[in-house]
Amino acid sequence: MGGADAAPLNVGTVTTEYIELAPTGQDGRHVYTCPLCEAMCGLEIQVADGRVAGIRGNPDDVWSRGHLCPKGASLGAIHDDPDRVRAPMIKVDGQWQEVSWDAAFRRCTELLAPVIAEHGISAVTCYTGNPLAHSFSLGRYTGVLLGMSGIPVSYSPGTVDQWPKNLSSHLMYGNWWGFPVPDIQRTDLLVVMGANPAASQGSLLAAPDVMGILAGIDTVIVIDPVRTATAAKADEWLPITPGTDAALLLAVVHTLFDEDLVRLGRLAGHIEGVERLREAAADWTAERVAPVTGIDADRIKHLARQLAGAQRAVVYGRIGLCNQEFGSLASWLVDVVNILTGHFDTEGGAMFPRPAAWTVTAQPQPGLEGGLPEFGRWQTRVRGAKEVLGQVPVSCLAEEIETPGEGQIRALITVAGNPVLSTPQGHRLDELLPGLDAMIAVDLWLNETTRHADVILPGLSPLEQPHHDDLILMFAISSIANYSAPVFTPEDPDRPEEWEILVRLTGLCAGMPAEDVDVAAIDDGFFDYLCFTQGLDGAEVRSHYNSTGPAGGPERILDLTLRTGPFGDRYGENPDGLSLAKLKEQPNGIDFGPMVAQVPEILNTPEKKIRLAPEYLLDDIPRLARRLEREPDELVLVSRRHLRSNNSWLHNVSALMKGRDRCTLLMHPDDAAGRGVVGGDTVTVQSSAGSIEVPVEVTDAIKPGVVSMPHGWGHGKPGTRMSVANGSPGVNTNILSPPMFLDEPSGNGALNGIPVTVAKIG
Ligand SMILES: Nc1nc2c(c(=O)[nH]1)N[C@H]1C(S)=C(S)[C@@H](COP(=O)(O)OP(=O)(O)OC[C@H]3O[C@@H](n4cnc5c(=O)[nH]c(N)nc54)[C@H](O)[C@@H]3O)O[C@H]1N2
Ligand SMILES: Nc1nc2c(c(=O)[nH]1)N[C@H]1C(S)=C(S)[C@@H](COP(=O)(O)OP(=O)(O)OC[C@H]3O[C@@H](n4cnc5c(=O)[nH]c(N)nc54)[C@H](O)[C@@H]3O)O[C@H]1N2
Ligand code: SF4
Ligand SMILES: [Mo]
Repeated sequence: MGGADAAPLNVGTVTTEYIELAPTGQDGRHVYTCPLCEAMCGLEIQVADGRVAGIRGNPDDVWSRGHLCPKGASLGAIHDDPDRVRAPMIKVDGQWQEVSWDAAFRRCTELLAPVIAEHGISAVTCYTGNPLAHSFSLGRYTGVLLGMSGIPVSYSPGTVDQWPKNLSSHLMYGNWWGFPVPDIQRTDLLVVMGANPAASQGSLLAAPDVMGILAGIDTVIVIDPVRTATAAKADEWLPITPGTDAALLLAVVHTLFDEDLVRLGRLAGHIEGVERLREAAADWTAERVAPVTGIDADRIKHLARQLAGAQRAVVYGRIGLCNQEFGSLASWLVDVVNILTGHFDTEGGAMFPRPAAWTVTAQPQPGLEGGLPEFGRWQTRVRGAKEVLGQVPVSCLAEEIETPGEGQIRALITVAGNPVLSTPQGHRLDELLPGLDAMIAVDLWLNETTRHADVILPGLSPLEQPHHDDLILMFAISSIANYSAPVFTPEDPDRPEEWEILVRLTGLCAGMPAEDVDVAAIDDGFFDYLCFTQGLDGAEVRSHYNSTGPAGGPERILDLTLRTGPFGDRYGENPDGLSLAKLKEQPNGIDFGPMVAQVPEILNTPEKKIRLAPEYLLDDIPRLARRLEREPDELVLVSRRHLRSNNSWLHNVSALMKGRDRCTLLMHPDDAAGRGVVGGDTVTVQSSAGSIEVPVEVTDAIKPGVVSMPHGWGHGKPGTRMSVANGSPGVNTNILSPPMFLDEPSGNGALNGIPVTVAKIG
């Protein structure tokens, strides 16, 4: 059988020592990969008397070698959380009732079928949230829901996250989920822009103990409006005006051309658009952008020279560069600078990872054949937002629910998402969700969003399900594979796993009663489609599992994606290769080594070249030029993360909530003094979208003119079951996020650089 591109086979590095592990559901030592963030730490979990007695980093894990953070250590508390929803619930006359699974699915049918019968499937939408990127079950089967339900428009936090990067990768490489990742374990100079791995532990950059790796790099420069914990440990902090990174990077590009520092190296024959780029950057001198960025012209030019002069160097940009007004330009230019300086697809530069298992997103999006990409194939009904890579801004959801007429949204399915807190206009959703005809939530907590549902269908606790990371392996600095068996067996052995819930909801949308859906038939159909994308005959591949199992579900897909992946056994063609069965024999994981050069094989542009200067992005440069002329704002707001939070949903773990209030506004002493504010004062923060009241933390670790807030707060709403979180609710910063403040090419929300005013209360 064929399969993915052949790469040199490698048995991988495995630990050979004897490990005594307890079987699922029994007391003793378990190993399990933490599903909470991209660091994918291997944990060692001691179970005694059927409960988690202790969690520490697993020193034998081939990837993380014992690293962990306080969140991973809290998985036992998450499992034991009395507030966690353990049985399906339906709302009857405003009161929640626990019911059987059959009754819950019947209720879904009762609610959703009439909406579809009367208004069609376009009256139904879904919002699929962040945890599914890590979930074995959800990640793969959200593809079923989105692809097979017939729901025409769906929403996700993708458009308040990495959509600009999806866009630049689509336009440059024809590979919308193929992100170049900084090879931090082999570089000498790292420039971090708009990321704070000390808190996030790495994003679109999966690395074990990322701060440990950074500590070993000769020179780290952090470009951020905030002197974050990452910046504090770096060699240099360059405070930048939010939203001006694209201007800075264009000036770096200008300098590289101007000073004849461009070195394409091995890639020269694989790149087109160099001259077009030179023209585009011609009038973007460092002197021109210095005033608006707040970084000296000499420093900008020196940065270009440092990058060009270093043997191994890389620029890394993340959410601060995406969730901003010029997210697409900034995301694109990060790659451009790496390419022009010869630090691309080479050790220590930006490289494409090589995941051991391919993902549902691995299929390229069509639409690069002609000159301009095919975006705007449809527009939203209310504001006329154009579709980009199949999505529209998540901030459109509220108006699509609110505005009557043909195509109005009347039913919502949320899967692992909390848009009431996480998205711009979330507080409008909070007001509008009760008016829906039907709302179904696949979630583990009764929180700010799910309290509005009619039915809650809970998944298993993380420790009750097997784990294999999904999307995250596509961002990993080494090709690792690991599979974790569940630590516990679910209390109710008949509980469906989340993938099965999603298959039933898919069937329901497609016209079948949820309770009667032939789960295996839909699962087989999806499996056959995945086989088809690899040029394989699904029925033939499926027959292979008849005797060996797994008979279906995510494990069968995982086996397929491992076996047809770069290290796979291709169903016997390569007998020494990888399969799920072999992976299960290695509970500490298998390491297939660091990233390798993959250009041009990895490119999917029609001409198999890197498009360095896509016209669609060049067309946005005049908007950036207008930004240079704009009057400076009095104050602008940016977002931040904290090591012990995870977006909105880990605030119910008391061990993670210890210490002082984290939901504060960071403000520079000069800005505070000018407003008569001192630390601890409560202030009103006002934007064009709304206002909030929040305590101030005065600190010189922020650029004057910038204030910073964390997101994911604003708990304490009636009808939620989040007893710990509700005790320290904080406020929802997304009340301040204007729904129309966007990165125009991608439609991604600009959650950073929001103009605000701050006034002391009283
Ligand atoms: N502990 C923890 N870990 C997490 C999460 C969490 O909530 N908590 N969330 C996870 C998720 S969903 C994601 S997407 C990742 C994100 O991971 P990161 O990208 O590392 O996110 P942040 O830690 O928010 O860091 C973003 C930085 O961008 C800066 N910034 C804001 N605006 C600008 C700008 O215009 N220019 C520049 N140069 N910088 C700017 C901010 O000041 C901030 O320091 O983290 C993931 N990991
Ligand atoms: N102002 C501002 N807003 C932001 C950001 C920012 O930087 N600034 N960052 C944005 C980013 S990058 C992201 S990714 C989004 C996150 O946006 P969301 O994905 O909407 O928010 P989360 O808080 O991650 O919500 C996760 C939900 O999943 C549930 N959950 C947890 N584990 C599981 C599970 O195993 N199964 C199921 N079914 N449910 C589970 C939780 O109870 C919660 O309801 O927030 C965005 N919002
Ligand atoms: S850094 Fe923390 S949250 Fe992230 S994978 Fe490791 S233990 Fe889990
Ligand atoms: Mo995210």
